Amino acid sequence: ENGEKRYVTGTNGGPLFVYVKDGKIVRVTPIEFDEEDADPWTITAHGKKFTPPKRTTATAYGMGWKSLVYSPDRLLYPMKRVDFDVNGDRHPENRGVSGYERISWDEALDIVGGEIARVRQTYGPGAVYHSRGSHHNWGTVGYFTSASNRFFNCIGATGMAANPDSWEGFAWGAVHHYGNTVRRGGAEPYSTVEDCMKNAEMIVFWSSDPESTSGVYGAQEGTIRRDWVKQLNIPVVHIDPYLNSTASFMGGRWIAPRPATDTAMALAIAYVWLQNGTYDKDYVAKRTQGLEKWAEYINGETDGIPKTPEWQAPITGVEARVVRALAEEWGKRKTYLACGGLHSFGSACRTAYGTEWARAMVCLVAMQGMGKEGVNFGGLQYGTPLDTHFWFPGYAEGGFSGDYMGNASGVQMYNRMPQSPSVNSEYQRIPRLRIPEAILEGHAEAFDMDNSTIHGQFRKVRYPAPGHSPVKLFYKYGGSYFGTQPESNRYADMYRSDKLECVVNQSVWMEGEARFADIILPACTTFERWDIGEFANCGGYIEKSYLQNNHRVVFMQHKCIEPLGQSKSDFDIFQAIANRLGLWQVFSEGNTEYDWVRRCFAATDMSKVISWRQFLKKGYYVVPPLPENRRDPLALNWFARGVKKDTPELTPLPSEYYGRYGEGLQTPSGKFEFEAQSLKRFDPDDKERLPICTYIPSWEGVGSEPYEKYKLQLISPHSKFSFHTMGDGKDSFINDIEQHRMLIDGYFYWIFRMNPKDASARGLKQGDIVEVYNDRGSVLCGLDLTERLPMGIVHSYESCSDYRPVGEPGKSPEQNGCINILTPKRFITKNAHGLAVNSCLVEVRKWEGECLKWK
Ligand code: MGD
Ligand code: MGD
Ligand code: 4MO
Repeated sequence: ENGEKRYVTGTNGGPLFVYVKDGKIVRVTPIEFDEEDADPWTITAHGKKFTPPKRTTATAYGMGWKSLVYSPDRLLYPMKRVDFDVNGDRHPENRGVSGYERISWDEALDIVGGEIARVRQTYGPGAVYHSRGSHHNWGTVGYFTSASNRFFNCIGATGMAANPDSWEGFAWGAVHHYGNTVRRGGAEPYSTVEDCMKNAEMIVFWSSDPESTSGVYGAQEGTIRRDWVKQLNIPVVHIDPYLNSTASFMGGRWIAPRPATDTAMALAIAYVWLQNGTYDKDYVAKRTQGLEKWAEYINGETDGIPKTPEWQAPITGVEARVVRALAEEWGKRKTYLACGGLHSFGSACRTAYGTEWARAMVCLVAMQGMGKEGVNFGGLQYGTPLDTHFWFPGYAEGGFSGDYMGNASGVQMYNRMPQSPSVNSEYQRIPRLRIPEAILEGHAEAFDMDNSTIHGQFRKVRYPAPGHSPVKLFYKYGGSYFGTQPESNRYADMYRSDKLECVVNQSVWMEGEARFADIILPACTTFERWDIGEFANCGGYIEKSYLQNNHRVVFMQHKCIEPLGQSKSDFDIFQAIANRLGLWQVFSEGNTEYDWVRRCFAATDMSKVISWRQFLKKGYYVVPPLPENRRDPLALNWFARGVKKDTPELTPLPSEYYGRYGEGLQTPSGKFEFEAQSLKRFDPDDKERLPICTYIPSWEGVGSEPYEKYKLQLISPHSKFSFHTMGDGKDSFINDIEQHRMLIDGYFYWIFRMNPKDASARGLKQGDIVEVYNDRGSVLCGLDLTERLPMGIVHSYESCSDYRPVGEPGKSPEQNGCINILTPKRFITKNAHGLAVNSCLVEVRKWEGECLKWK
């Protein structure tokens, strides 16, 4: 029509139709299905039928992509820091302050290729370090798990040992009670939406706001299901210090504990159940072990303190009668627990000892008969009745990485799409939460995370590795760390040190850490290159993550427009550097990005149902759901019934069964272990993580030492309108959403929320520019007053995209909203590698100083 062409692409906020005219994107919309496309499923519950509409949904940060592609902050040319002379003085101390000049691709590739070879030849293995964020432009071939993994395997580099950021408390805590390490401690999701609608009598959302977070990548797919629950009149409870979007959408009862005190409330609930005998005694006897040990602690036999509702009241700030009433209702009704926005996650798992909260969550569900009809995990976000037998890979399955170990490619991808192996021969890794310390102090260590076993997490990563070089060249992919990593002014100090001889940044936009690089390589967006993907399918740690959707939608990611300026796809950038190092064939096996996309299509079940040409033309395919009688068995129901595992997954590994294969949970006993044998074996006296779940006061909460100076408890959950740093800033239209940024004197400030009474006690009013501060630094924000927070608790989303200090980097107030400057770098519990960003005390005052201009 009128010269417009319609293409298809994917984003982490849902798939899109992309309308292009004269080589420019004019509009994006969610996908409306047509007559040919498969009809959706129907769930029958309480005599009513429920069917989702024939379309996809999208979030704000999905719909915002057009403005991100054409952002004035796009990096369009390779750049060099003006005072960086690769053959002379490099002035590392000026990183973050001196400006940039445009250079040619040839010069950029000469410098980067030359520096990689020089530092490796001069210093040996380990001299190049690469690290990245946890997300990417959508796709399978271009994703970092594919192209970037392959490139760094080919050249040899120090890797990053990631902390399990989304899952912290579950990965370091809950797995010890019930396994599920492959999902980093999240439970099975299968058929839970249907079971919840049919059989649940109550839903508890605990640190869970799927209306803001969409599980992850699930767009607005779950919203209609939560609306159905309203129609079914299933009572809901929300436990969250902030009256979040899910609570305001669904209604129900809001209970607001102080941050990081939830474990005390959970223990009081268990106390009431033990007292009243309102738990599933038969299930506990047959399927679990160790409840008597936990009960000794709960009843006060071990420490003289019964964990009553009255005991928890002064800790959580929630009245005893409220907790008692909740425990009584929960004890009576079949209940679904949404602990976090998917079936795990939740900011509460990213607090001091968030391990104990996640442990408490799974222990409570186990007491009520986990896996029995109506008793399971989830908040209608995950576990729709879709066809799980149709195979298409998620990005975590590695694309063409050839990397058998570094992602989930070994499970299916590698065998289906033959690819030559790529192996990183360097053994050195740096734990992500200690990158600045590793560079500045020369050493760092943390516990490692191995998702295939429970006990794998007791090993350590140590930097430097024997016989390896300290890192000399930092190759950073993206620039998000100032916004997303704890105590993030540390990164300014690291970048400005001469310990790093060269800093390369490969990014789409000029923001955050890109401003600290010596050489910047401009990557294009997914709208400007070829890829292929599936809606909300990441695979890997969130096996079958597409079960968050109402439809399985596999899509082509067309190259909708030519790359802007001289930007290139990440694949092409890696290919160009590989060419400089003589690694042309080794990197791509002679294939272009388009070739790999086509090969990926051919390797999957897609090639059985549609031709390549048809797929290219139409752009997407809707996988039909299976008929009702062939839907997946209910998650964990096999365990409740005491039969072999029958859900459609092969995990855990055969060796993780200590008895007979396929029987019981992944724990040593095969039972749900209230007293975790794995923790008992590792260190039975670790007071910060005992074999049973206990309440441990936060080192940074009410009554702690920093509380003398800083009286406000700050929570910084995931931004509703941006996807971490993606979508924020960059003159994206998201900035115009008044709940995202606040326009004051021409500057779009990040929002800091507090109760009006706390504000007036400090002489502050709505719309003030305020300085939020503690000993770690200070951040300027726009003040929003709201009754959605009790007194003493303040709220500001994490993940501002840019870092703009008003003076010296790392030493002056930051104006763009990098709230993580204020959060602690201390690990969630000592024997772990996990962030506790939601345990953070601050104070706030009116800012009277000078401000930067927006641009
Ligand atoms: P992202 O913004 O997703 O955040 O933290 P990060 O993973 O660091 O980072 C992705 C980066 O990759 C961005 O810089 C983006 O521009 C870049 N990028 C995207 N696509 C491309 C591409 O195609 N090419 C190139 N070259 N670059 C690309 C997320 C982390 O934050 C997570 S997952 C959690 S769960 C934590 N949550 C959390 C919290 O709850 N509170 C606080 N205070 N902090 C938190 N931090 C953690
Ligand atoms: P959060 O927003 O961190 O989401 O998904 P979640 O971890 O589930 O936390 C959920 C709720 O916990 C918030 O409403 C917060 O107020 C509350 N909370 C904070 N502290 C406490 C506490 O101590 N106790 C209790 N009871 N509640 C508390 C994260 C998931 O979201 C992840 S891991 C990623 S990587 C994605 N990121 C993301 C994003 O950046 N933006 C958007 N819009 N969606 C996203 N989806 C994904
Ligand atoms: Mo996450």
